[in-house]
Amino acid sequence: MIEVYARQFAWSFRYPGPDKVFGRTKNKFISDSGGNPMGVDPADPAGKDDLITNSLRIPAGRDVVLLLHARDVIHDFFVRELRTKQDVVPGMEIPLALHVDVPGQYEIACAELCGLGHSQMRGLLIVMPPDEYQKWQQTAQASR
Ligand SMILES: [Cu+2]
Repeated sequence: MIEVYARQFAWSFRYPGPDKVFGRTKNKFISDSGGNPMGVDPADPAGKDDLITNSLRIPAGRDVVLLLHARDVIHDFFVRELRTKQDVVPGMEIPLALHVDVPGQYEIACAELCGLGHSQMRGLLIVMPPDEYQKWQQTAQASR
């Protein structure tokens, strides 16, 4: 499971780390400049190993579940090549199953008019061969 956080006008992603548990979040801890766009509570041990990224990496050929969150208004997670489009709604956690066989880079676009910067609200989905994905996770985890 990977969390996806949409906000005006950017995407962020969170991996639970080796403990496989997401740390709890609170609005008061949200800090975009401080690298905590989802407000992970520093007091929760489960959040200590959470990995927060600006692009979404997943392994190719595997079932992946994304948990979609919106921080402010309705956004929409859209990857054209995957024919995947799902609204992202404040106050809801919406699961989205993904399975991508072809490694490569795909644009994540926001497909719900969400404000002045809507057209700039783009993210990157990087689908990696599973062994490369594993290596990336270990490296990213070690340097967080
Ligand atoms: Cu948007």
